[in-house]
Amino acid sequence: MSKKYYITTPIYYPSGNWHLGHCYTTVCCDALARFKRLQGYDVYYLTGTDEHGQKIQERARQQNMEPKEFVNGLVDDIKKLWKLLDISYTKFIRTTDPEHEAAVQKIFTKLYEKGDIYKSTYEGWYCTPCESYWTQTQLKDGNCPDCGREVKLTKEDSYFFRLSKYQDRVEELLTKTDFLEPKSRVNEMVNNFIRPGLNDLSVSRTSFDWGVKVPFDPDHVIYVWIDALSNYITALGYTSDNEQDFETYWPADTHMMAKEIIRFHSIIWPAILMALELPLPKKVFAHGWLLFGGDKMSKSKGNVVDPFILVDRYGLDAVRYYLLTALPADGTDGTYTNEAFIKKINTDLVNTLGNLVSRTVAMTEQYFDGVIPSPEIKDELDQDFINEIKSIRDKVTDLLEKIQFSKALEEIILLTERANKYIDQTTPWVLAKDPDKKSRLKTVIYNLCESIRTVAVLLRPFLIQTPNKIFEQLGVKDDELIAIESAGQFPPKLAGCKVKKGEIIFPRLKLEQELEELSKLC
Ligand code: ME8
Repeated sequence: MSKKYYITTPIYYPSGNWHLGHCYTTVCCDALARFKRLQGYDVYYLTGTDEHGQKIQERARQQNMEPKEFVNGLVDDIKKLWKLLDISYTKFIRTTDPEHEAAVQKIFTKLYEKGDIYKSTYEGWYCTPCESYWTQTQLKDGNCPDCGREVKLTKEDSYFFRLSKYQDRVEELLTKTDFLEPKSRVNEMVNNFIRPGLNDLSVSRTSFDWGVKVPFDPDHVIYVWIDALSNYITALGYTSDNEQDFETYWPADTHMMAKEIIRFHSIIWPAILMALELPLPKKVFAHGWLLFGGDKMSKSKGNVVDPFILVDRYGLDAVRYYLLTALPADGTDGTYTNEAFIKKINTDLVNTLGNLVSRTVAMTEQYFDGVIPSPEIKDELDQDFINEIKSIRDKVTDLLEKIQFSKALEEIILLTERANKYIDQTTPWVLAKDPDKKSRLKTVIYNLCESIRTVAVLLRPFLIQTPNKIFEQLGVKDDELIAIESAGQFPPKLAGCKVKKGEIIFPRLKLEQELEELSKLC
């Protein structure tokens, strides 16, 4: 049996247009899923949509549509987007899937029968967009502490989840284990939510009906977050006739999301699982926000950058590359601008990577009729370069294990910069003029080809088309030469491969012209 790896994105609200923020998490998870598959893991990658709730019901009404009809269109769009970005998910769950709805009802009933859900009355400050109740003290300047919007004093009958019962266990989970990362988020959760005391959570609503009904009290619909969080287990068949996937893949290895929903994933979700007596996920990893003009990119603020336009114009790998390097690894925010996007593509992919590949392939053609030579004599400079190529695989895999995409890609680009410098230092065109230097020239060209092969192998989890384009130009066909373990291993089989000049991997972008075009399109 191979080792398993279960990774999830949040399930997204289909309430407007999909934007680069959703792409960020989904592409990151995709890179991790691909990386784990390349390492031989049996990977289950889950994504999907969170389709119930008042907000979506209202949006649908505004458009004179039934909620299901409204969300269907948006689900089609997001699936197109994931296809365009080549997202390798195993399953796409919708909270309107009948299997999910049935499982959520069973979960709710189970918790009720156990006494962890009970009925009472709720009076508090209600935030409609967040579908959350707050106490007076939790409000920030009189508004919702999560989204900053207006709240209304509301009273209703409600079912409650005994969150308070799990306070100590949740605190221990957050403070004594590596459950929540980056670590900087732990204090925030503990100080803002746990230490002040966890209140029991209102988990049903009677004010709208677009949701999963409480099976034994159908005037109530189940709170959207109980419905949504459960997706991570219902997708695997939890409580269904076939729990095989659940047995195989649960607990999740990584739940990935942005910082605004950490509370739900690191406090409420573990408490629900504790109540269900199920194992807890191994990690909740929260990244920062992709900002646009200083604000979180968001559908409601209308400041979205259309990923369809970017992929159409610059290609799938340029957009994936940008996203995977867009946010710092410490969980803080990053800002998208069209200018930063174009510049990053030009600097890293065109000038550094693309240039290295075309120079090396051209020299191999010119000096060795396109056949990669076997290395012969080497000097100290060559040895230094060889050492760097050899050490990169461990650096990149280690960073990926720590979910540090931007740093992992930074290492890869550093190696390509280093290789370009190696060309300038060894001046192959000078070596080529002297027949006595032929032996050294072979070493130099071989090392360059190996550095490119290693880079292409390590790019496989991140980019889709580029590694193959590089393998093609290097004449690498053998599976052994593209395996992740082979990165930096200097396999003897690389000598003898016949390089072939192909089209430019990333064409240079003219900054001014692109900015003008994008301002018309976005
Ligand atoms: O919160 N920067 O759905 P949602 C980075 N349905 N990531 C961003 C982003 C940005 N500007 N904008 C969105 C929900 N995201 C719930 C989740 S899970 C059981 C239920 C990504 O559509 C990021 O992953 O508002 C964020 O956490 C998620 O989309 C929020 O998606």
